Amino acid sequence: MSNENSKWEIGQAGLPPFTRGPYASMYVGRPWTIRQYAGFSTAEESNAFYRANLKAGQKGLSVAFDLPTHRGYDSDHNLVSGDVGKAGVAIDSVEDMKVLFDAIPLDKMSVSMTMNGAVIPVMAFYIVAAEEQGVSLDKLTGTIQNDILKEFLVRNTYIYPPEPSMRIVSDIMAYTGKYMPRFNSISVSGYHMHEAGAPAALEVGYTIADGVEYVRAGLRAGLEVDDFVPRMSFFWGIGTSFYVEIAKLRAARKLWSDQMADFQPAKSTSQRLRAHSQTSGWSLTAQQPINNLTRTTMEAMAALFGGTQSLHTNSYDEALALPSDHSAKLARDTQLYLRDRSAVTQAIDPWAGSEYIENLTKKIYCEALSYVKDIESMGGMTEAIKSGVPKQKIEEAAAKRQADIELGHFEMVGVNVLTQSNKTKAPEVRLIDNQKVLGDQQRKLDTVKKQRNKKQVSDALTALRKGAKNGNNLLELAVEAARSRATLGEISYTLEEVFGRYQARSGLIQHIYGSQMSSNDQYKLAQQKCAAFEEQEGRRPRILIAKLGQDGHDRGARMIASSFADIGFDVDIGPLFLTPEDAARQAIENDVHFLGVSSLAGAHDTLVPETIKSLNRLGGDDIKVVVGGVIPEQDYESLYQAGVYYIFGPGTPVTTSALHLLEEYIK
Ligand code: SCD
Repeated sequence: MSNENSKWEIGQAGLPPFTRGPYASMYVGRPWTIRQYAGFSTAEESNAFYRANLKAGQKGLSVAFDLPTHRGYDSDHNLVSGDVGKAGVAIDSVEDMKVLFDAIPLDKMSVSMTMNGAVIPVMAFYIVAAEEQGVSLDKLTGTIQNDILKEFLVRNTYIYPPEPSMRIVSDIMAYTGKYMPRFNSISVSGYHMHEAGAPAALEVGYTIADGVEYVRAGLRAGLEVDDFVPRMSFFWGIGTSFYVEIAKLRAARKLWSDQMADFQPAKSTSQRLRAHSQTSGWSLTAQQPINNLTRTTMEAMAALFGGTQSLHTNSYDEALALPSDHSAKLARDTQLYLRDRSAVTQAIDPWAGSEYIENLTKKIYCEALSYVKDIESMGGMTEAIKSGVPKQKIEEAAAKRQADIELGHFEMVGVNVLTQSNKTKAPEVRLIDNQKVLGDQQRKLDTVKKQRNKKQVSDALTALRKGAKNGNNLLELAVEAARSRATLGEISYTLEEVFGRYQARSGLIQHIYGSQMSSNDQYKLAQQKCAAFEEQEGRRPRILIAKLGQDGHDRGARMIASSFADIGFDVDIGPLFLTPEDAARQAIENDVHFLGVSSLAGAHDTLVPETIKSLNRLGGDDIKVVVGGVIPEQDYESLYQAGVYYIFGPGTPVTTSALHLLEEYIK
């Protein structure tokens, strides 16, 4: 194991340990890739959006899939109707994938796909779509996210349990290593940890520990280090701490290089960390959203000074809904502006040698290394995840950050400072007609199923099932199934029959928020009101915090749950992926006063009214439904009409929400 006392040298870009960058000439030789992550509703609409963006200067594609696709369900599955086409594009078969890339030559365009759970059918569809465009596999260039460990840690779009999921990762590495030498087999992601609340060193440490675990999985599958590690890539979240973010990217490159040296590769590219970066979604505010343009520009500059290879800049309205055409244009143009109008492409790692940046780089390196060592001492990340420790560490940091915001120690313009002009008009946001998308997808699925050869499909799925049991390469078999027009749901379910579907445990961390807030007046008042409530009702206020549908982004839900528990509520946190009916049933069974729904994926307009209908039908009409998350202002009225008790917009202090609920109840 490398250690922090190894000599600290500035070094050179393009050479181990790559602190200064993965390529010798960096942006002087070739600027970073402007790669905007996008996808919504149908393949037709997303394709039109991609083509327009490429024409306007975007350089690479980055596909966002909808949540049913992530979780391995076809659009006509009864669990997913509210989520189809909402937070990304719905892809059910090769036919959708072909439309997605229509008139986009896959031998020339680098395509990144954010897919982890249903990675086998999605990769298979992409490969067959390319084949049918006449493009050979060796020409394909791009990246598949394929980072399942962080799904168990924070993002939650897993399907199978950890062990078979890790096998899927290494099957993809083996397949791409053999047939797709220009394709990056994984994008090991710190971004989602960053967004879940991890500070810089934790993000780097856990991400590098994930990377080490994937390397071991590849070696176990019989691959040689130099055959697959050079095609591993990384992904960072970039927040507003300008210098920290620059140093973070530099420290991560050195840490990966040093860790990989232990595997004794022959090629230096096995030690080279290349990364995509995305400006922080979490740092965007719904209050005075135009400020998000400034935040994003600052974050983009930090990513570029840090030496990212590829960059997504967020749109300023993303705390409210999916980006509009106008805000997406501004986000992309920010990168064009930085590339063409600032001098950022003229120097290689310009901060190198600055005492401040070098010390910060070293500090993050050492702290991150200690996290890697912690995880290694637990037997690697797969084992560590089972213990729950890494998830807990990230959640503790998030709870502390929440308290810091409410106490004003962490300042956010529009949220806790300079709030005087919060009355600005909300921008127009993109709305998705989910019922129309659902109808279109169902019609397309029917056509695919009518036109295909049933025997070919069932033979291919039988071979896949056998292969899953026998240890054959799953992607190789899925490509055959995709050629025969098996659907995403069918391929995914065939694997589920063998591997099972993973159910996460969801304990709560407590007392972090409370201990930070203990002397705050609002917090003390909320505790007093809680006691008054108990006196009046004979028991403590009880709330079920629920996530509905396929939306697995549970940072906010878990943070609210642990903070409410600290204040004095009895808190139940529902399992992820509840249907409206299950949420209603659980709320009634637990005899709660409030049902709190956290929605970040845009399905609130269908799933929340359905939940209220279920409550009324099942006899829970006295339970008050409150909603938080990303809810565009134009949806408030219809939600209130449907019977919602209160909507808490992003940035509402936890104490304010708690007080609001309690004060309304106490007579
Ligand atoms: C680049 N090249 C150079 C060079 N710079 N050659 C010589 N000198 C230089 N200075 C070459 C490279 O070697 C490469 O060639 C080619 O130019 C392209 O450069 P690259 O660095 O590989 O850039 P790119 O193709 O853009 O790839 C960047 C990554 C890749 C390696 C980082 O993995 C990637 O694009 N990742 C994007 C992932 C993504 O979009 N994720 C979105 C996630 P060769 O090809 O010959 O080597 C969104 C998400 O999860 C959101 C949240 C959520 O949904 O939850």
